[in-house]
Amino acid sequence: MDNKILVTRSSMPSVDEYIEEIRPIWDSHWLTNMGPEHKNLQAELQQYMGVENVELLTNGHMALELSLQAMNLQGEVITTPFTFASTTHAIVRNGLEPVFCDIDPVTYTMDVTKLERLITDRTCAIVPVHVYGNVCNIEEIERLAHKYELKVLYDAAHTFGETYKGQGIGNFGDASCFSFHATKVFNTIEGGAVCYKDPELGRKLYELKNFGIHGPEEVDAVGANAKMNEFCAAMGLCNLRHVDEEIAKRKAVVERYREHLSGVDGLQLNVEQPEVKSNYAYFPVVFDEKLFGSSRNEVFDALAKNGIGARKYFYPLTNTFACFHKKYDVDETPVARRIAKRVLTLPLYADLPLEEVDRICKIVLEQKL
Ligand code: T4K
Repeated sequence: MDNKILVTRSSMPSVDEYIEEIRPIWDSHWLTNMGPEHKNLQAELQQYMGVENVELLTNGHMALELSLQAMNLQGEVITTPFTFASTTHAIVRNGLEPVFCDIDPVTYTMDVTKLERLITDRTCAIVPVHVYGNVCNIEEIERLAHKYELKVLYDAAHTFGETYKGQGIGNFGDASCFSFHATKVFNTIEGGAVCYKDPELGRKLYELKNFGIHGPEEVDAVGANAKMNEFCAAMGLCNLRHVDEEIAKRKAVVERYREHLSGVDGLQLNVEQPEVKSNYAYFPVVFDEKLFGSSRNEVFDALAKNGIGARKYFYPLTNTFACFHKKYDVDETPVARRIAKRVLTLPLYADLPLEEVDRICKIVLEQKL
């Protein structure tokens, strides 16, 4: 690999630590299907995340897709388009209809002032996204869900390790889905999890991730194969030992970015939410071309010329994807459209040297006219 700086870089334990963790697998020959590493990781995550129930899966997408299936829903699901493809795809792949709510211009999460008017007698659930680790307006979402008897499934892919008002973020709604992909604050190479309240939902999820098999001679659901294997679970066990340290290092990177970029005309930095213990997952910056003098795309190009791979998370909006054949009207989510055109997520990972943050900021600020 050359010395490019990319938007993120996977956290990894030392190779020796990983080898020690996987050594027993050679003795047992047990590679997957809920083995000892899987069980240990599940127990440790329950504690770390401060939740009662965790189900491990192959990735965050299957966590979303199978949670929706386990909820046995029909009709419309209210969600936001300012997210990764996975959120919307999980809804559509379940035969459900996404209804797009606009986002808040500051937190980029679901704008709850626009939520109630989207609820119809066909609405069955709300799938809000804690985007970039910014926590949604949980109280208002739950108030409306209760009023209209709707399920709430949080896409919590970005919020590993966060707390809201002192509680693990996986405790809200009916369930919350996490991604443990290589690019996340905590990774199991590929992986994901669902935190849930109702044991019956957990039982269904457990079966759905294993083809819907209920017993040796009984298959009572059309499930998938979404079991986390032992090597991924082992990676998780190693990474979990270091995750607090990794988050502290991320915080230092974010603080350095803030030192350079706070208060600059035309730049909107991510908010710090007072009741949230952040995991410093992403560093999004929204560029106002009129005030800053250069557009998001011009800054993106200037960084790229210097070997710095910032990313346009999340552009394009999911409600504009070609696969939906213009089915959704992007005019209905004008704030999301405005932010998606202007946002750039700058490189952020635990081992990003602070001098590189200085260099990145210098290039960004050189674009200010
Ligand atoms: N919901 C939300 C809101 C999500 O953001 C995501 C995933 C999901 C659901 C679904 O969860 P998973 O099923 O993925 O568990 C990446 C990730 O693949 C994806 O997990 C993530 N969101 C999304 C925001 O970012 P890409 O297409 O941008 O990945 P890629 O391959 O361009 O990688 C980005 C950078 O990460 C690279 O430039 C370098 C670094 N990297 C990448 C890989 C693959 C590493 O350092 N190591 C690696 O192994 O989607």
